[in-house]
Amino acid sequence: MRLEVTAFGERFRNPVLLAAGTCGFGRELAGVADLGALGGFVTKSVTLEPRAGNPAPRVAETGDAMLNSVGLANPGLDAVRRDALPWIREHAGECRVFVSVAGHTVEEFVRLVEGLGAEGGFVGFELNLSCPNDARRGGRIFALDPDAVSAVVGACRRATDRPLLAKLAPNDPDLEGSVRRAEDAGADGLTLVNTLPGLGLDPERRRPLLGAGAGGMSGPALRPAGVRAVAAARRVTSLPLVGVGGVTGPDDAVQYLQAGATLVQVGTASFAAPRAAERIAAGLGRWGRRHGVAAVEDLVGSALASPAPPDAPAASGAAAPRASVEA
Ligand code: RRO
Repeated sequence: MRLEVTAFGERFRNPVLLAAGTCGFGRELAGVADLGALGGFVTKSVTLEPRAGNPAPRVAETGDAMLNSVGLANPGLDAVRRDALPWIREHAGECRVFVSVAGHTVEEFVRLVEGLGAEGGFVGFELNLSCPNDARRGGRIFALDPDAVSAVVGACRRATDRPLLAKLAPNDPDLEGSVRRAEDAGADGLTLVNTLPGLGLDPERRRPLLGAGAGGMSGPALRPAGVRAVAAARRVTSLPLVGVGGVTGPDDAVQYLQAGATLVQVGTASFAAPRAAERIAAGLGRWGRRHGVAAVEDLVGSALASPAPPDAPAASGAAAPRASVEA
């Protein structure tokens, strides 16, 4: 199966990217993973000022899920410009990079996009509108306020010609509305989804597992929410979609593609196995060969195209009968 994908005017070697917050700025993974085997990666979210992040522990495992409250820890705009981007320019090669930016106000988003605008080495921005752990905003998530989605995306659109991905939340009661608002304001694509707000308690200590209390839930348990979000978005936009949430193996990536994503991101799985994304990209090729699919792009949206006849076998690829998805 041909794994190459074209999106946002760029050629991606394969559709598998590392998700924001799971690979730092690339350099952190360079010794333990082969960035050249990936379609790309998204940097840690960058804020205007350096941020130390939330109290430890910042991550906890809860069975099928992981909780995190990293608290946007990052070196800040100046250090990213000075230290991280030169490394990316020199080493990322064909691995396509998006810089994730996280402002606390519309103004801050614009200053971040403008502050990075003159830099080379990356394709575009992922606007993090859905961080569940931003104490400075007191839990008010941009993505859950349609006017804020329009305002941030619109202001960033006026500040850059580069591709803009809007990263939305899984617990959005009107995801389709948010997708439309982001598209109308000038987004080039949507990243679906961020983590889901969650709380784990240690019953012996009668305390939260995370130092900050609640956090964002990710891992395999998040996958159905992510796939649903992609399928729902696919119905209301033709913009490229980037699926993320619980991708741990090639079959999971296929689900996102069949639901309508053009690219997928691997997050939590790479904490346990830094080469997980490479393994998933290679496995995707084998999946395609097994199912007689010529190109990964043929899979995109293939589970949404038309209702399956009642006795049809399960949809598996472009060549197979297609099942409908009621998202
Ligand atoms: O840093 C974090 O705590 C964090 C971020 Br910015 C985000 O977007 N999603 C998440 O689960 N954690």
